[in-house]
Amino acid sequence: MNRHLLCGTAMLCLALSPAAASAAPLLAVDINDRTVGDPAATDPGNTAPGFEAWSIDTGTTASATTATRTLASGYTVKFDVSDDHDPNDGGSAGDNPGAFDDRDRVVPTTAPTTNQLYDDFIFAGASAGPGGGLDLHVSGGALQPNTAYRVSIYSYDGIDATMGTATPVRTAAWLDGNNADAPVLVTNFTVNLPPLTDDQYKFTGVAVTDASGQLFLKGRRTTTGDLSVYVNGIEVNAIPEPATLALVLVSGLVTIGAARPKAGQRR
Ligand SMILES: [Ca+2]
Ligand SMILES: [Ca+2]
Ligand SMILES: [Ca+2]
Ligand SMILES: [Ca+2]
Repeated sequence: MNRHLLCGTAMLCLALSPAAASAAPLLAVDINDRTVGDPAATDPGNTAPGFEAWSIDTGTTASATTATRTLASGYTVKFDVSDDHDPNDGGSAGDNPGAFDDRDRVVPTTAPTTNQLYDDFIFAGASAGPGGGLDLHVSGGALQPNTAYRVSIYSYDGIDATMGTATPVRTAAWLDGNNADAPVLVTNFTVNLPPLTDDQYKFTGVAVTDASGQLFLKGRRTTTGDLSVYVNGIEVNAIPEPATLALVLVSGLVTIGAARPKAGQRR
């Protein structure tokens, strides 16, 4: 093979290889229970390898309406409950004040390395209403203003004490609050159907930062009659700039083009 063709092919392969496409996430957060842990909330055993720990920042185990932590990586992750104020949100008092809470389960034990990501989480309570959920803000770190990022939400609940072996499906829609509530991703898991791969209940879409460099995602219940907004973990990844990728591709193609024999040229 022509030396230039080899060079061009190598550049193309580099640009398109899985290794090049799977750069380390800008942000990888494991959402833990505040007080229950494996074996304790302060034990890093609750946090999956490669993730930073986040948990509700209140001093009690009561359900919360807002929680914020700034991580060592420089990112600030904030959750707020979103209450739809539906008068039939499950309580005898009518529109109960919305809140979210955390749990740590004994399962799953089936994911290769992310069991501790999947076994603890935060979730929007029934008090948030049938159309309520969680608002997520991420800021700081390497986030740039008015820029698109790949955002992933891990969402799974292994079992509820009152649930036995039932296997309901729980779904939630995540919308981009910075982009007219454009759909970003849908979480969809089956209770008691444990993940067999690390990414089985990882759901990914694209969201944009606002002028201050902040992501704003809205997670909303889409399962009738059941809780369904759960967050076990978050990832934010940069999207390779089209200009950069195009430059690499064009560079490779030009080199390949140069390797073509000219008309009349013998090979
Ligand atoms: Ca745990
Ligand atoms: Ca409510
Ligand atoms: Ca556990
Ligand atoms: Ca965890």
